[in-house]
Parts: sequence; C-alpha cells; structure tokens
Amino acid sequence: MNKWFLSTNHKNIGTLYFIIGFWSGMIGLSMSMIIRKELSSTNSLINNDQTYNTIVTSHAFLMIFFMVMPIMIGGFGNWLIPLMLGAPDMAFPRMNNMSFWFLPPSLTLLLSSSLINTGSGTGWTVYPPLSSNTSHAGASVDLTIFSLHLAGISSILGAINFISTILNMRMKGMTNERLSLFTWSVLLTALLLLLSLPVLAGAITMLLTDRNLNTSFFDPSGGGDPILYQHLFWFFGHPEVYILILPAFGMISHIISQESGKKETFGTLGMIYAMSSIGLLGFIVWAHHMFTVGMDVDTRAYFTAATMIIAIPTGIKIFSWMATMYGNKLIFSPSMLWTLGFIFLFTLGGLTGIILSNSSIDIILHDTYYVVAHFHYVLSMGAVFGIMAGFVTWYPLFTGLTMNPYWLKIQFFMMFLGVNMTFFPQHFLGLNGMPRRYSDYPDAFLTWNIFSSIGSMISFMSILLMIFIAWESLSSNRQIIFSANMMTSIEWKQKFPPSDHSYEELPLTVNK
Ligand code: HAS
Ligand code: CU
Repeated sequence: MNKWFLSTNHKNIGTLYFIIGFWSGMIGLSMSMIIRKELSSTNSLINNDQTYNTIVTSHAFLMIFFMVMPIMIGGFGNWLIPLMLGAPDMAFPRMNNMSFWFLPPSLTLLLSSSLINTGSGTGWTVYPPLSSNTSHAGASVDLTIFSLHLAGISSILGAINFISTILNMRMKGMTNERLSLFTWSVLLTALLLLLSLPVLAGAITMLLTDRNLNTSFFDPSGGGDPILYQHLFWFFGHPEVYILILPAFGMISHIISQESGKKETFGTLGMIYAMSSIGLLGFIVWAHHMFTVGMDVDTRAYFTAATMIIAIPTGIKIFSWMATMYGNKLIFSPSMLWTLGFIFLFTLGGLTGIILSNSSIDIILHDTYYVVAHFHYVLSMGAVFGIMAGFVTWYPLFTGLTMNPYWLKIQFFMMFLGVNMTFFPQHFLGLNGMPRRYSDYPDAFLTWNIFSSIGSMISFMSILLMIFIAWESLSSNRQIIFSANMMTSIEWKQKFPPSDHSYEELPLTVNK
C-alpha cells in the first residue's frame, strides 16, 4: 500500500497520474456522449438547460485539468523526464507525491459541485455575473472554485518540481541544446504553469469573495467590472491552451525521430526557439478571447496581429517535423499513424485559429460552434492524438509488454474517422450561426448535428477498442523480447562504446 500512497518514485507516481487521467477521461467521455445524445435530435433529452450546461462545464474541466494535464505532464513527464536527463528521480520526490495526491480531492470537489444545488452551469471560464451568487446561488460554484484551487496548487508544485529537476539534475555534459525536445517542452510548459496559474487563482479567489464576503471586484454596482475577470481569466486561459499542447509537441518530435531511424529532429535548435516563442507569445494574446466585449479598434488590431504571429513558430515546428520525415521510407506503424494524424489535424485546427484571430470575423464567430470545432481539432485531435502517439510508443517501456499492432491500426483509423465526423461538421454549424452552450437549436441545424453525434459514437467505440487492446496485452502478459528501448545501460554501452555522444542514447534505456 505504501508503494502507491506514499510513493516517491517518479515511475510509480507517473503511473498514478496515468490512472487518474484515464479515470477522469472516462467520466469526461461519458459526459460528452450525453452532450452528443442531447444534441442528436431537436427534442430535449435532459429537459433541463442548467443541467445541460453543468455537464458541458464538467466535461471541459475533466478533460483539461484531470485528463490531458495529468496524463501529459504528470504521466509522461514523470516517467520520461528523469530518464531523459539521466537523473535518479525528480528533484523533490515527496513534493511529487503531494502534487499527485492533491488531485483526487480536487476531482471529488468538482464532481460534488454537480451533485448539489444547481450545479455549475457556467462554462469552464466561470464568467461573472453568471457565476456570481445572484445567478448561481448555492455552493456549486464555490466547490468548483475550491476544486480549481487544489488542482492549481497541484500543478504549481509539479511545475516547480519539473523546473528544478530539469535545471539541476542533468547528467554530465547535458547542455541546454542537448536536452531532449520533450524535456524542453515540459520545461516550457512548467514555466507557463508557474506564471499563469497564480493569476487564475487570484481571479477565482476574488470571485469567491464577491460571492461570499460582499466584495465587488467584478460587480459594477460596487464599482467593480466583470471585464476584469475576463482579462484575468484569459491571461491564464490562453497560456493554458499551450500548456495542453506543448508536451504533445515534445512527444511528437521524439516519435518522428524514432520512427525515422533515430534521425535527429530537423532543426532541433529551431524547435527549441519555436517552442520558447510560442510560450512567450502565449502571454500577450489573451484578449483574442474577448473581442466582443467592446474593445477599441487599436486594441483589437494589436491582439489580432500578435495572435497571428504565433503561426510562424508553429509553422516552423510543422515544417521541421515534415523535414525530419523527408527522405525516409515511411513505415506506417501505430506510432507513426498517430503522429501523422496529429500533424494533419493539429494544422487544420491551427488554421481555423488564425481565422478566428481576425477580430472582425470573430465578432460573428465568437460563441458559435466554429470555435468549438477549432478547439476540438487542436485538443481532441491535437492533444489527444499526441497522448495516443505517446502511449502506443512508450507502452512497451512502461509495462515491458506489447500490444497487437494490427488492432492498434484499426483502432487508429476508427478514431480518426470518429473525431473528424464529430467535429468537421461543427465548422458548418458555426458558420451558419449555431451558438455554443445551448441544448436546443432550430431544425435547420439538425442534419449536421446527427452526423456529429454518430461520429462521437464511433470515437466512443474506438476508445472501447483501445481499452480492449490494452487489456488483451496486460492479461496475456506478452513480454517484449528485444527492442532498442528495452536495452539495459550495460547493453547500450556494449553496443555503443562510450564516446562524446553516448549520453544521447542513454535516456532511452530502462534502469534495471
Ligand atoms: Fe485557439 C479559442 C486562436 C491555437 C485552444 N482555442 C480557443 C479555445 C480553446 C483553444 C480551448 O483568436 C476556446 C476557449 C473557450 O472556451 O472560449 N488558437 C488560436 C490561434 C492559435 C490557436 C491563432 N487554440 C490553439 C491551441 C489550443 C487552442 C494550440 C489548444 C491545444 N483560439 C484562437 C482564437 C480563439 C480561440 C482567436 C477565440 C475564439 C472565440 O471567439 O472565442 C495558433 O496557435 C495556431 C497556430 C497553428 C497554425 C497551424 C500550423 C502553421 C502553419 C504555418 C503556415 C500558416 C499560416 C497561416 C501562415 C497556424 C502550417 C495562414 C492562414 C490561413 C487561414 C491559410
Ligand atoms: Cu487563445
């Protein structure tokens, strides 16, 4: 029992993160299926719009804070970063344990908030006045706020741990340019977390005192301003979306170089600068989420321009990945399929982001399904495809077992079909003016909604197939016989005699 509850081992803690991420992902997935069922016909299924909005809100929180972040940073980060650095463990192993164990109570608070009073039908942005005590009386929103406090503390501690580990615990000769790209991506993600989460914590704490202690930070009748909340939220919220994608960028770089015969990623230094600029620019574009609040035209021009500039470093990444693959015979392994899917669909989502960054266009597209389509392409097909790519790639390292590659390929194509069927039509719905966060719509939107709901069922079944594949692998206990990834350090040293570059190979070994 102590092995899990009191663990200070980065691999065990990583496994715990995978488990909670998977668990929350299943709850988030079930909620998305309820959403799609509600929207699959013009009748009402739930018969309560507040409940519908509460489900939408919980779905977002679960997927962002309890699925993507724990799996990418907590799971892959904990498992791989110490190995890639050649470090014995994380810098602060007991704090690592604490970061993890803040999450179950945080998850409990989030889920409880839906079970009492009205639930939090505020959306993940928790904007006042909708989230104030006038529109959301009762304790639901307060519990949501406490949940975010805990998840925030967990992430800040985790971020401090990763930054300390990456800066201080490298093996000899590991200079900044030699750090692996996944390590760089997690370092930058941790910096983003450290700088943005306290702002969210401040905003929701001000909301908490507005709700309970009669302050009026966001209440005009007391001299406050609800727009202030939006600024504070998005100063966190925009860096947050890059927090969700940067570790996937890092994993994709590794997988491409791995699948290209261990060729080094094209333009490694450029990749480092690209990720750093994305991180930096991520802090100065937040108001593209609030073009409709009545900003003056100069401010809108600035935020449009600043936002568009992010296409440049992102383009550098996309084209460098393609340049790494260029000249290879492409082998369509499950890892490679997920990676190619990632590049294609993330780019699609990125391009609709550029369209939304035009403030004049955003005035009509804001709060429509076009935005929903955009962020599901970068998240459900960007972040989640990155997770799937990482999972099928490193599963043998984590477990010593193999999964059935043919089934994995079927699973990929099934999910590829499912997510595209779900989210591509949402561009059309958005362009035609269907708003987000409503449980009903005019009949004109019915066809594409049915299409979308069918797509979501295909994705759902593909996830069931994934679970079956993992179960089959675990229960048949099919041990990996030999793979480069599974060589011991000694085997590595025999195969690759020590030279200036031998350390580059070491991070891929298993510490036996
Ligand atoms: Fe976004 C809303 C703009 C990337 C996630 N985004 C969201 C929301 C989420 C989200 C969750 O400006 C909704 C939040 C909510 O609940 O309200 N986003 C962008 C831009 C980028 C971008 C410009 N988003 C992401 C990533 C996310 C994410 C990554 C998570 C993983 N996003 C917006 C805007 C809104 C928005 C508006 C607000 C909309 C509204 O009204 O609410 C960029 O980082 C994307 C860069 C990537 C590419 C693709 C690869 C680049 C290549 C280079 C060549 C391309 C060029 C562009 C030169 C651009 C291949 C040419 C342009 C053409 C159209 C061809
Ligand atoms: Cu943004």
